[in-house]
Amino acid sequence: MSGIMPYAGLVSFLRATAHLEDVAPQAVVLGIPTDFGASHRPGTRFGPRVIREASLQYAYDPVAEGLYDIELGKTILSGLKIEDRGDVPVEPAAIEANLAAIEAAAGTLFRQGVFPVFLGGDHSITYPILKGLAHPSVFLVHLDAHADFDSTFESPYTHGSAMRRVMKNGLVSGIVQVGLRGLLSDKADVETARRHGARQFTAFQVEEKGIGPVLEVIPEGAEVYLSLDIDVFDPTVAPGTGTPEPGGLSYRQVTALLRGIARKARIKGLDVVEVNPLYDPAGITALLAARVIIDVMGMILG
Ligand SMILES: [Mn+2]
Repeated sequence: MSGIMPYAGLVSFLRATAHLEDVAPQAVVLGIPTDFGASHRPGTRFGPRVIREASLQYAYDPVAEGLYDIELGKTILSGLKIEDRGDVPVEPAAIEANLAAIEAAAGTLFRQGVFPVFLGGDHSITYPILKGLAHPSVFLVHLDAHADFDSTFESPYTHGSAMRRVMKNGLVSGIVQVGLRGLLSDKADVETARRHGARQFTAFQVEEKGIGPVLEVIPEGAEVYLSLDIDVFDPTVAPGTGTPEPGGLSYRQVTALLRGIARKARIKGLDVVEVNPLYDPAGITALLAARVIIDVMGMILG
């Protein structure tokens, strides 16, 4: 360990720079600081900033020097070129303009062929991200306490109905939802999800049967997009979120699942949404989000 202390210097994800000189990056981090879709407790507009700050725990040295993972027995991210391009310029109450800006920014990243990591923001961002991807053969892996097929609200833009919009508009070829639980996914909405072909695994099912049945429904070699609502985790490890639900998954369960997906499929992009620092006094939710992102980058890019 040497270099810059985690508490010092400028804040960006793993201290990645905004633009690399003459070098195409393999991964780009882009913040989307929204909470216009929040149905309950807002504050996810501060998510990208705290995830970046938490990532500095792992950024004593330049990211390209890599991080040794003692559990894997190998160094990840070695030689990797990551850019942190800051945030999509969203603003309060300009929902249509925000959605268009998110779609355009996501589209640019996908066309550039980099591995994009989107820092939410509330879950409503996944719909414009997938519109920007414009690749309907992609398979969606949705990790969340909630099915997000809500039909309660008049607005079509809430975070609780993101997956309904994704499926209704044919933005993906299929969806598996993992970690579902709680009392906020209505029976009718869950059934609508299933009519759209959603394969659903509750948190208890994952606890009892492991990740094997989830991996079975992901097509071998498929192109996959990952959308991870931080509330898929148990609130004891991820309290900082707007709609926590008891009985969530552990870091180990989610990491094992992500490793299995990375082995079986080709992950095209990732969003981590719903980190809300207003309910995260010890910063452990932001740290968990940063760690999962680093882990996935290591799985995909080595
Ligand atoms: Mn959720």
